[in-house]
Amino acid sequence: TQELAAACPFNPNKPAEYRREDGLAPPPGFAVDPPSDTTGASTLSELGSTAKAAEPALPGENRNRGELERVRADSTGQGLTTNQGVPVANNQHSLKAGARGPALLKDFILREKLTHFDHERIPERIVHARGSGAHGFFECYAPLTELTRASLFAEAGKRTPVFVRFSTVQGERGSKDTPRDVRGFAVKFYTDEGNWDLVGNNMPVFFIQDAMKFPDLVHAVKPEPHHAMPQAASAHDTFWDFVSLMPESTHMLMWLMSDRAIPRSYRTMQGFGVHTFRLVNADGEAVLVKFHWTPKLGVHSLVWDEAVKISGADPDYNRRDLWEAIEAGEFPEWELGIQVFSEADAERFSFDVLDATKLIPEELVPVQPVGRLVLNRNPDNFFAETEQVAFCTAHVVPGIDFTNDPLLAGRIHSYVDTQLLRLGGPNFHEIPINAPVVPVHNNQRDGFHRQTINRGRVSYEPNSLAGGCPFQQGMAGFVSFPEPVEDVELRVHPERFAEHFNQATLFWNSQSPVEQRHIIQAYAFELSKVTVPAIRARMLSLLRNVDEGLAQAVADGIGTALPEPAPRALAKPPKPEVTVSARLSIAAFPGEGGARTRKVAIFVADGVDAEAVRGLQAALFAAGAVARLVGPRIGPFADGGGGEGVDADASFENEPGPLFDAVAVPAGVLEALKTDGRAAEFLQNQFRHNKPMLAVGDGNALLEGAGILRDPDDFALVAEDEWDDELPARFIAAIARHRNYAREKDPPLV
Ligand code: HDD
Repeated sequence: TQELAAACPFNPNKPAEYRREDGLAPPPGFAVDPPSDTTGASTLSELGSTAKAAEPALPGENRNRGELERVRADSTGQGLTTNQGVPVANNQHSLKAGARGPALLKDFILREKLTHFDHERIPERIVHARGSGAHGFFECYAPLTELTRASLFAEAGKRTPVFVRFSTVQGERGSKDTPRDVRGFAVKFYTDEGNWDLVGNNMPVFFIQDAMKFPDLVHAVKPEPHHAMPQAASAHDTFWDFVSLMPESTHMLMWLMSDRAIPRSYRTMQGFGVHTFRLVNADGEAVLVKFHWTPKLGVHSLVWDEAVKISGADPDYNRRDLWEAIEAGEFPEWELGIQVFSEADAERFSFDVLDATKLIPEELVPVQPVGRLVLNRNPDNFFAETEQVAFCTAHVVPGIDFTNDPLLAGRIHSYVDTQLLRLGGPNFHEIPINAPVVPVHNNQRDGFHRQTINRGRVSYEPNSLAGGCPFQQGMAGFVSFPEPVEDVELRVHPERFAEHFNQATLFWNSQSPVEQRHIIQAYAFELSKVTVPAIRARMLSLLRNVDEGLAQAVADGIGTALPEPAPRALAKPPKPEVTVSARLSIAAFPGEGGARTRKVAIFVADGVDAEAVRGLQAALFAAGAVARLVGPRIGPFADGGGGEGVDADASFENEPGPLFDAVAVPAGVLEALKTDGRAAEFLQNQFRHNKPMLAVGDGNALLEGAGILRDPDDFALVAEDEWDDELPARFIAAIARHRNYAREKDPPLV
């Protein structure tokens, strides 16, 4: 063996070639000792890891980090080379025949550089093109072995590395972060029995029941094909034309028109697996399950006017927020919860659990927490990681299985298929961000961009020449749940799929008055952008089946008379078990975040009370908030009392009001800012978007000048004549409550 090893120089970048374990050892004569390494590791996963497998991961440590080490490149202190490793002498000029002569074809350095550049782009995702990702880990709270043999749920405290990608759906890769849209919430778990992808959204239901309709849905919502408008928006004819003809979309549309569609941050949105999946234990017993992600910071949203303004001021608003929080060590966290129920329970429900337009009210099946997800590391390279990550619903691990949801069935095909095109071939699993942390052994070979150097002459099974390896693993492998199937082939829906309005009404009934108002406003806005009256009328006729008050309010909002209600597919719809569910309102998820990571503007200008600014800044910092000094320009400003001045980090122009969660106007800035329309506009936006505001001394006059009057009933408007040391605490308490929606008037006051 040693002789063979000496004869075959190995590539230390490919330790996987040398993995040997009991039972997996190649037959005599084919074995090569693993390369010696300083870590003493014998598997790829150990070799790549910064920590030994036996040691528990430290809080915040990402085991996946080490896996990627072999492909990381850091050019610090390195000389420039071509892709062939040839040192480059001159990176400024092409090779020419004479200083003013023609460029020469033999300039392989120029040609390699331009060719690579010409091929830099890959097709963007047809949906969810715009996204942001991060690394982290999932930690299991307690063993779930009774329910599932999935190894990530095997023991308390067990950590599994993850990569998560959040996304919008409609817009293209370079579009904005804050459209009214569904958000993707896709999690890749690198488990020690292979990769599991939970490819979910921030809403628990979907537009359609059958994958057959997905291309139609996407064609309808995407920019219209003749003029490629609108970008990152659903407010256009083709989308509403389609959904107004698809009553099954009604429930999802309620979510899409709600504040869930304009999250304040990826860190403050829920996630859902949407479909009913199956958990299978080591004895082959199965239960049905729905997956829920709940953000520790609570669920918080923008308001529409704010989302529109943010899209101009900072199209990367959510991407930046996620990046900055992780860079600052404020690692976002979600709790994974599961709803577990049996086939017998499912039979009893008034709806079908295979219908992705339905959720299971928590009153029927409670959500039990099973673990937490922590995102603690930003990608090193957006393209290599966030763009090339390939999520596939087909990626499940032993212990997790599918159900017969017809939407899921299409997805199991579609995601793998799209990666073949997007990532250029069948070896996308070898791209480091997609590679499992366990070794891969099978007889699949070749194809575009193959990285693995498979050894030996055997690429088939059964074989005797390789001792039967790699051998099938029987019950130790993935065993599909043996669901009985006995029926005729049909293109139909089951009966319970035909009821489309009960849960739309449930959602409506469960919203707070503010949330209901926002839903009405969103419908009125979107339908006002629809140019064909018949489409608007069809939508109103569907809304009459959800709630008469809702339909009337939307009709009033677009100045239309109510049409007849849409006919229902079922003459006698089933009676829903639950008609109000508190857990469907955002109000049920205030979170534990307080003021942490909230971005607060403190106005500064010449004459400012610099000491108060510093006091407030320190208090906000202590509460975990991010305080920025914002002035008419960046740079230094003089203290009103002649003391040490302050430096503005941002200007009214480069970081306008909608980018902040709260604003403070200290004493002393009135003279400098009273004729500055940008300051007034900043304050008006803060007020209109219901955000906490603090004004001290003549700062109050600046608010008055902007049309904002003191109101003792407004807890988020902290206004005092004199600075006192209690003020920061009151302000911070208001920030922790996110917004004062009671302030909101329709139409807005300012
Ligand atoms: Fe999908 C991407 C979520 C239905 C076909 N989908 C994609 C992503 C998310 C979802 C989060 C982005 C993954 C990433 O960040 O790379 N999709 C959903 C959810 C659905 C759903 C929660 C309903 C429950 N999707 C759905 C259906 C089909 C697809 C019914 C097709 C039959 N989805 C795709 C796709 C995408 C995709 C075309 C585009 C890029 C990709 O897969 O990797 O295959």
